[in-house]
This record gives sequence, C-alpha cells and structure tokens, in this order.
Amino acid sequence: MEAVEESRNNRPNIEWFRKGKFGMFIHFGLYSILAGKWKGKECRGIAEWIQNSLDIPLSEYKKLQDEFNPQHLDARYICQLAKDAGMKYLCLTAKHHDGFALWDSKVSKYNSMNSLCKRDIVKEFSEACKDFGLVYCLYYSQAQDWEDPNGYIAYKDENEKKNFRFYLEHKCKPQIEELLRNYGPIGMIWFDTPMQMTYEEALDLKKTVKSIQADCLISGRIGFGLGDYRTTGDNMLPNIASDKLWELPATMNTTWGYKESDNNWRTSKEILEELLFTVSLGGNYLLNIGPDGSGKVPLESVKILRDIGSFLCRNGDSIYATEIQDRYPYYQDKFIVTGKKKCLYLSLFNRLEYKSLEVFNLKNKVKLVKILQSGKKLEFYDGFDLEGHHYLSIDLDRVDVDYPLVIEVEHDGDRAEFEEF
Ligand code: H79
Repeated sequence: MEAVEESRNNRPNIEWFRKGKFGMFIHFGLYSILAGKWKGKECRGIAEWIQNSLDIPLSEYKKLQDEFNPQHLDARYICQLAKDAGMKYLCLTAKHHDGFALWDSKVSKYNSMNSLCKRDIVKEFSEACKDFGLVYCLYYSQAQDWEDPNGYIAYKDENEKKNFRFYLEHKCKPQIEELLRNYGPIGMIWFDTPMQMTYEEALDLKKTVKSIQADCLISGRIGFGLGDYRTTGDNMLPNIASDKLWELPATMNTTWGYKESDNNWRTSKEILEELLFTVSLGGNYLLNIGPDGSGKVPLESVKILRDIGSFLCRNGDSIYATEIQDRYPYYQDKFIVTGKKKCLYLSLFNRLEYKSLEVFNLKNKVKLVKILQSGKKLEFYDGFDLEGHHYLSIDLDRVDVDYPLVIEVEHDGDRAEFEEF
C-alpha cells in the first residue's frame, strides 16, 4: 500500500465527477429475464435479489444463462438516452450479487459470452460510452457471489464456512483485473455490500484497482473509508451538505433490476427536484434504469429521462460544475439553491402564490437577475421586512413563467453567502 499512498494514486482525477453531477446506473443481468417473478411467485422488494429472496436453487437460476439473449439491448441507444438526459457518466452492473458476469471473462464461465447470446456487454457499452463522450463506470459486487462456492450470500447464514480469501484471489481480483485491463479507462468501480470483508481484504482490492488504473475512483462501499467518494444509502437523500465527494444512487420506481409489476413510478418533477437538491448539498446523482430481459428500457424511464433532458439542456448551468454554497438559513420549498463563482441559481418547482420571490439574508451584492433559459432580465430590489430583515425581492409579475423555472442571480462573491437567521 505504501507505493499507492506515496504516488498520486490517492489523488486520482476527480474533475469529471465533481463537475458532471449526474450519471446513469444500469441494472441488467439474468434477473432481468425473471422480471421479479419465478414459477408464478412474486419476489419481495428489489428484483435483482430474486434468486436470494425466493430461494431459487442455484442449479435452476443458472439455467437462465441458456436463455439470456437480450436482442433489444442496444448500448448506443442507451448511451444516447443518457446523453440526451444530460448525464455525464454511466455505470453498468458488470457483476451483481448473483455472480453472473456481463463480459467475456476467462476467470469464470458464468458470463454472458457463454450464454445464448454470446455477447460481451461490458465491451459494447465501453465502445458506446467512448463514442458518446460518457465516462464509463462499472458496478462490481465484490463480496457477495451467489454462484461461487466461496462468495458470500447475505441473509443465508452460511458465510463462516466459506474460504473467502480463495474467492477474492481466484475470482474477485482477477475479474477486476480483466475489467480494468481490457475495456479502456474506467471512471469508477462501484463496489457494493462489503459484508464481513476485512480491512486487509478491502485494502488489497483497492490496491489491485489502483495498480492498474490510478485514476479509477472507488465507491465508498468498498468499506473502511477506503473509497474515493462516499455513497449514501440506496435512495437515501441526506439532509446535510458536504463538500467531500459523494453520490446518491436512486431508482425511478422501487426496484433496480427490471420488475414487471413495479408501477410505482415517481414523477419526472420529483426526480428532477431530487437531482437539484442533491447537487445543492454537494452531491452527485446516479439515476437507475432496469432494462427488461429483452434489453428494452421501460417506457416510463425513457419518458422521465426525456423530461429531465429537456430541462437540463436549457437549465444545465444550475447543476454542472456548480460548487457548494452557503445553506439557505430557512427551511422552505419555494426554491433550491445551487451556484458557482458570482452566480447563484434559484430553481423553482412549484408555482408561486404571489408573483414575487423573496430571498432572505443574502449577503452578496446583487448585480443582475434573469431567467436562465431565456436570458430575460427580471426586476429586483432590496427589501426589509417589518422586523428589519433584509431580503432580495425578485419581481415575476408580467413575466410568463413556466415551471420548473431557474432564476440566475449574478453577484459579486466567490459563492453565495447567507447570514444566519
Ligand atoms: O444494486 C442495488 C441493490 O441490489 C444493492 N444496492 C443497489 C445499488 C443492494 N444490495 N443489498 N441491498 C441493496 C440491501 C437489500 C436488501 C433487500 Fe431483501 C433485498 C431487501 C429486499 C430485497 C433480503 C431479500 C431482504 C428481503 C428480501
């Protein structure tokens, strides 16, 4: 590890992550074929866990390999979708907990090249990402492997009997090496569920990654604080800001892998608001799609991505390359604050009751206020309420406004500063 610590490896290139803010997560694998159902039984919760949650015998689940033929899975189509949605990076489940690899792995025969379709899906996405200018990232479940006799299985209580070291040396590390050597630059490896891996094992894995691609970021879920950035819990939006690198992985409905019965779609507005809120707290947003067994992206997901894209192509300045600002001192749901040097963005998702917006306690001297997407200038003035509190008042009267609406406030500071209440 010394070599790693002394080289620049501990300071990988993080610019793309800091500036990009928004990425696409793709959960795809054998489980996508089952769509949340096996022998007429519906699985509980997230569908990529179906083998585990319905106790499907491995011998049965493995048979899916002979059916795996996602004819409609088109890496270029998905990259185009991501790009049009305003996403800057893409993270594919190279290997999820079930152990099935989506590439031509020499380490284990349990892979897509040995399936009906004989395709190297990791390669297809690496080429498409390159063409579309997306940073390519890979999810790899490092501790759980429900196919390897020595991989861990959560909630089944037989992990003590396993020779995890053997799995680490003979499957996990060699597969990580394949992924990092054969598919071009990888932006990050998204490890997940370290379970009872030890510090030494996690460090060993980190060293493996960094010795091959020093710039490859490692997700917080490698454990022991060894990641290059932190990951919140799945779908867990923090309520404090942090300037350290972090990311929120989120779903559009309530599953990651495709589940036919899951129609709990969130609205585009809810998701967009969460994206903006995450960015305002200093984080990145990794939004998931789960293509079905044939490789089709659910229509609802496509619609959501298009809505977000249509907002971001006009209002992208409110997220990309923004830096953390002072927190607005009051809890309110009128606007979300993001910004960068000399620029503050107020994103409004809900129709205002009165056609003026009050921003309290702003210390910076305001020079100009305009609607971001049209450049239309807005009247503004300094006001004081009857208690003497200062506010910036922005006049939206006589302005046709469409929500969501982003207002850009030009000021004189390096960042927006708010006085405490
Ligand atoms: O890849 C996605 C999830 O599969 C993975 N993280 C995201 C990014 C994840 N790994 N573990 N968990 C999530 C925790 C999962 C717990 C549960 Fe269950 C699985 C709850 C419901 C399904 C176990 C099986 C408990 C009930 C059924």
